[in-house]
Amino acid sequence: MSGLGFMSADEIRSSMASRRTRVVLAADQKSISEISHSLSQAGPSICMLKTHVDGVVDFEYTRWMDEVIRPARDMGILIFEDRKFADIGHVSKIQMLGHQRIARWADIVTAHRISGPDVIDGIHSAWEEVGRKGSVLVLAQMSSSENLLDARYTEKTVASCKGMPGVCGFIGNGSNPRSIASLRDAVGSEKLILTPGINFDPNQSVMGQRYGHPTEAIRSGADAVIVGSGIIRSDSISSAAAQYANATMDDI
Ligand code: 6AU
Repeated sequence: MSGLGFMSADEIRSSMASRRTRVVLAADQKSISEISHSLSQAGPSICMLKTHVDGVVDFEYTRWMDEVIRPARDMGILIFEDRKFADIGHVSKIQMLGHQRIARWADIVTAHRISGPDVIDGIHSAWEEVGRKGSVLVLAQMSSSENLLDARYTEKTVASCKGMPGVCGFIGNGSNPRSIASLRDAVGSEKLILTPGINFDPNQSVMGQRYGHPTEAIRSGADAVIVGSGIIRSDSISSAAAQYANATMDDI
């Protein structure tokens, strides 16, 4: 549907390869200056910056572009808004173009498959409207305890989305290497798998999050790992990010 085309999994893989790290920073922070600081510290060790823009209490578009998006782009880091769209296609389009103007700056967004495949079209139609192209990661598994994305849901989600040109890949459960390996079997080699639920210390989990080790996740078939607390809650964001980056590249 998109006249501009889509950002492909290969384009994203080659961007990640040029960064020589498979770490996506989950900058789950409340202010623009905190996110900007984390980006400047972790930047050399990450391939993507993942945001939850609706959690930024002082959001202001011009500052967001100047202090977060432009510096990330200058470093060659892709921007990934983890909005988890799940509404009908038309509303997803409105949300992409709404207050935070996600379509103008995000290269990748997340979506649930629950509402039907039109959510993907709605998202791309927003990118098309602002003259940009991007891609969607669909949640096939989750890292949180007792989630309802069971094996049948995962199978149906992957089967219905892996052939879609507007989908670059899937979110998998990084806390469990066997889940990642079975997701990779279902997905095949073309599309990406990114896994949250990653921390060197599994005891750091709070509120039902579960954690696995970054090296295990990559060995089990993840293209990249998503790390939030393990980096942003550490004493040194730059050295923690470097340690996670090493764990995703060493001996693999
Ligand atoms: O490393 P953490 O636990 O501090 O943060 C994990 C990040 C958060 C979540 O919104 C996100 O990963 N996440 C997702 C994503 C990426 O969609 C899915 C999931 O199943 N679990 C999860 O934690 O920003």
